[in-house]
Amino acid sequence: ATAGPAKRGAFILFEGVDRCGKTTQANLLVESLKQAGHDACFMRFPDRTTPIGHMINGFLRNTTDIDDRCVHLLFSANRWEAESKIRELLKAGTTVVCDRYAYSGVAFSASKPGLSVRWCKDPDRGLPAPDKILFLDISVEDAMKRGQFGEERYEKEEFQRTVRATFLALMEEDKASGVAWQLIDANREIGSIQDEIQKIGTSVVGEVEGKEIGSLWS
Ligand code: FDM
Repeated sequence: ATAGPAKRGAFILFEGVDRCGKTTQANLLVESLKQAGHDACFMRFPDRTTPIGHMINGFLRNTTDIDDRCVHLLFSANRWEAESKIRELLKAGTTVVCDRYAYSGVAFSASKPGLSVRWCKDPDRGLPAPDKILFLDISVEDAMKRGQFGEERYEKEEFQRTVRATFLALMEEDKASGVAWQLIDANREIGSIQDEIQKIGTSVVGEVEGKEIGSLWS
C-alpha cells in the first residue's frame, strides 16, 4: 500500500486593530495545537528582521518617512519574501499561525486618503491564501481601556477607528466568495477567547486535508 499525500498544515491568520489581543491568542493557539500533537509555528507580519523589515520598522517608529504607496509595497514585499517558506511549511504539514497578513496591509493602507482597496490588494494577489481568518473584534474604545496606544505611527484613536471599519468592509466584501472569516468577540477574558479559538483552530487543521493551498485574491 502506498501512503496517501502527506497531510498539509493549515494557514490561519489573526487580524484586528491594535490591542485586540492577536499576538497573545496566536501564540496560545500554537501552544495548544502543539500540545494536541500537531506541528505548528507562529509567524508575524511585518517581519521586522529582514532588510525590508528594517525599513518598515523605521517608518512605523517615525524615524523615517516613506511615501504611503511605497511603504504599502514594502509591506507586501515583506510577505513575498516569506512566501516560499510559508508554502514549504504548509506542504511539510506544519500549521502556520500568522499575526497579521495582507488583510492588515489593505485595512491600514486603504484607510489613508487616496489609496483604494483595489489598488492596495493588487501587490498581494497570488500569495498563499488563508484557510481561516480570525478577526478579533473590539471597539477602539474598549481596546484603549487596555492601556494607551504606544508611540508608533498608526497608534492613533481616529485612525484605528477607520482601520476597524475598513476591516469590517473587507469581511463583508468577502462574504459572497466564501472566504473563511470568523469574527471573534475580543472584548472578553483571555481564557474564553482562547477556548473558542482552540476549537476553531483544531477543526481547521482537520479540514485542510486534501485541500490545495489557495491563492490570495485570484
Ligand atoms: N501594518 C501591518 C500595515 O500597515 N501593513 C501591513 O501589511 C501589515 C502586516 O503595521 F500598525 C501595520 C499594522 C500595525 C503595524 O504592528 C505593525 P505590529 O504591532 O507589529 O503588529
